[in-house]
Amino acid sequence: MNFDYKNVLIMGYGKSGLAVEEILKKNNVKYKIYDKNHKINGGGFLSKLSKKIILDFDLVVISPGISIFDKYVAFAEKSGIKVVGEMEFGYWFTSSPVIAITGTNGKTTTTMLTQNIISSTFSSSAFGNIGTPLSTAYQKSYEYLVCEVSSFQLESTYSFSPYISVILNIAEDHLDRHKTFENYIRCKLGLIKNCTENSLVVLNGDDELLLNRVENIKAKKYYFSKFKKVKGVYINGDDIVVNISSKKYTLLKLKDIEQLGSVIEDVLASIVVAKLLKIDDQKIVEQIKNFCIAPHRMKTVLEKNGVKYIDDSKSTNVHSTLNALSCVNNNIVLLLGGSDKNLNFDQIFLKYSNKISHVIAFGAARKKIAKSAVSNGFENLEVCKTFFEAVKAGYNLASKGDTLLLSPSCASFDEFDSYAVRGEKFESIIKELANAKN
Ligand code: UMA
Repeated sequence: MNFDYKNVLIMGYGKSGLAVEEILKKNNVKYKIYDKNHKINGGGFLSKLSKKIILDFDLVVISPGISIFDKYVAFAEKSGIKVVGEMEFGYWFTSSPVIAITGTNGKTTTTMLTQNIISSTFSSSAFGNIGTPLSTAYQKSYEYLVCEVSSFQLESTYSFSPYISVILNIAEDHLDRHKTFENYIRCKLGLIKNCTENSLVVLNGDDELLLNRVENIKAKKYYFSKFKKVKGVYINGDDIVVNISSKKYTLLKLKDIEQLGSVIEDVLASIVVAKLLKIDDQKIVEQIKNFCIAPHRMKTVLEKNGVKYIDDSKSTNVHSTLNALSCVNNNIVLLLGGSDKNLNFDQIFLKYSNKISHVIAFGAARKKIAKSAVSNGFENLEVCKTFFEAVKAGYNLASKGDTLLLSPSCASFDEFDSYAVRGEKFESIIKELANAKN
């Protein structure tokens, strides 16, 4: 890689900024760091940014948490300074083929499972939104890089061109950041904007919005589907059928992987990738059967007195909650709330009012959720200010035969550092309440 830049500004000094710094250090490139939470000048840090200071740099590398709408980022771009995201920057320094996975939901699960399957046969590692910036792959050699890619990352990638791109689904998310759904869709489709006739693209054959938007791409397209007999991998009755080359066959049975029911589309997508890489069926099946779903994704944390308590804190958008609701039988007491991403909650009430016995709306988004419930004629509603009050209310409401489901459709940042902390809190509150009643 020919690196022509002489003075680099790293914006954001979390995992991504640190990884960018490592590469620059190793290549003796001059750089400075700016982070809005770091106010001390010196040691390479800028205590503040100004338009004048930005003009000193010929490259700005931004962390995924920083929007392209940020006033300094926008100014740098307007001034002709090259601005790229950490993922684009990291990609400049990689030579291994990338298997990139995006989608509104299921990215982490698909990345984990795909990585497990690929590493049964090839040297590979998982990078990106899953928690390890792509820049940390620098100077490491792998046969494949598996990369979870978020819309935040895609907002600032330009030459990124994966060997295999997977788009799992597209539904409303992060509208607080991207401003419009159309902007968000464009970011997601950015994954395949550089694809050529030799690129392989794996798509959700059941996602009409996605299919309509990819009709004219050059790549070789493969699909996964729960309902249609597609070229790729699909479900037929109880069979998971592989239909990629001339031979069509059943790889495994749904009943053998019942524990993966809530993530079955992610499993299908991973199988398509694995078969495109010609990995042995036996190895694929073994990895799928041994796979454990990521924490805070439809995890039963307690079953007591006929009530099931499920932590699905990872559902931070409506699309993901709809999937959760489709996987649980009737009598659901649903905990919905947190910080709003400018999403519309109506679909929850329109599609699942018959399954949901009560909704408890909480946190910053509680009023918006309540409004959506009322306008859709849903009456069994309780509104709580805090998460703790909501879990307690849910616990008291749920009785024999019910499921108390935390699938909040919102980010956690109004009360917690992450969805993981929220999920842990849910489990501990439930267990405390259950013990107190003993
Ligand atoms: N900062 C600024 N200005 C801003 C915003 C942030 O200076 O306007 C600074 C913060 O003070 C902080 C640093 O930037 O010090 C943090 O940068 P970051 O938020 O990009 O965090 P990283 O640690 O670099 O983590 C990022 C991803 N974070 C986000 O997308 C918000 C991680 O995804 C990812 O795992 C990591 O890179 C490695 O690739 C997390 C995430 O929440 C898990 N992703 C979103 C999601 O999954 O919904 C998209």
